[in-house]
Amino acid sequence: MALVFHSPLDDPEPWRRALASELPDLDVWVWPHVPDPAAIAFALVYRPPPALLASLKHVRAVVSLAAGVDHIPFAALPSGVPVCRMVEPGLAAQMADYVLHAALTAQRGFDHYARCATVGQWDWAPAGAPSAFHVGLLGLGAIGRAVAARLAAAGFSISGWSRLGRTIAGVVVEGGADGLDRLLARSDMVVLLLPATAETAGLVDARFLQRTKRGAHFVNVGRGEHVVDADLLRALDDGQLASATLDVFRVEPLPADHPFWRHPRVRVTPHVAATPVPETGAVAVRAVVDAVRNGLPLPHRVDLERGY
Ligand code: NDP
Ligand code: OXD
Repeated sequence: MALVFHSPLDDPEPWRRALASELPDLDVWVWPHVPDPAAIAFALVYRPPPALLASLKHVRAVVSLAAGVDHIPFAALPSGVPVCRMVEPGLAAQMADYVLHAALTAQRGFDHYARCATVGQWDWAPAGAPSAFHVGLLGLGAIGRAVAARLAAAGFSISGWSRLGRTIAGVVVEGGADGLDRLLARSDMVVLLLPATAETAGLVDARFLQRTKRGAHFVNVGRGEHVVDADLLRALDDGQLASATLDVFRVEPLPADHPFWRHPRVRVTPHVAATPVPETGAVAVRAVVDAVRNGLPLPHRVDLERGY
């Protein structure tokens, strides 16, 4: 029985070592070096190519080598094959760090001081308490909840928005269109932690941005498809938004001529907010393999209709 690994980005060696340690009875093959496609029972993949998908005739579960699953063409999988999201603490901790950094930068005005420094301006303007700074998290899944916990520990006030509006301790949780309006109206910083689905595509458009608090900061660590780029640039230019911290884009790598690169109030990072960590990620893969072997419900199984 074997697991096939594929990623155009990740070094396979740390994954091979971590998987061998967690699942010593499973062969780990790095695509395209697959001695016997019929023996593939599990796949751990990021952006799997068509030939790999075509070889998964006997696969029992596919695990995404990313928290998002929009890189997997579900229709190319044999019917009924379960897909599981990567949910592991190493990745969630990185995202919590990234968003905390963005929140502190905005709340303490560190970007402002960096701009002042370029012209030698001493602009003494201390920030208030973080509790007076309201962060709105769109998406309260595995990652959104980890981010909420880290921001709460740092003293920020937090609201969240999710499809079902499930309660979370210490977070004002909103649901529906009215709930989104309420969250946007009170948030000094809005953070997108949503999956790419038919429902979330283009969510951040001119109408959404008009409903944000004037001068709010915007962070997108979800997916580029959530944002209408031209509307975001307009909101930055007319002062509706104070800044945008963007880690994900409609086209990645972000094309060299995209205006985000040069905008003075846009911070671009190359989709590095959080990546799965082999040691902890392999534990998550083992949980899926164990569940399959024991006939138990699979952890973090994707609803293929819903898209996450
Ligand atoms: P989860 O599936 O655990 O959570 C998704 C959250 O989004 C849930 O709270 C869900 O609501 C909510 N949601 C989904 N659709 C809607 C909708 N239409 N309206 C309102 N809320 C909605 O995902 P994760 O937390 O693990 O990851 C979230 C996303 O973060 C990933 O899909 C990926 O796109 C992105 N990501 C980006 C990374 C980066 O490096 N930039 C790294 C990792 C992830 P409910 O709880 O009600 O189901
Ligand atoms: C993602 C990830 O979904 O890197 O972006 O996990």
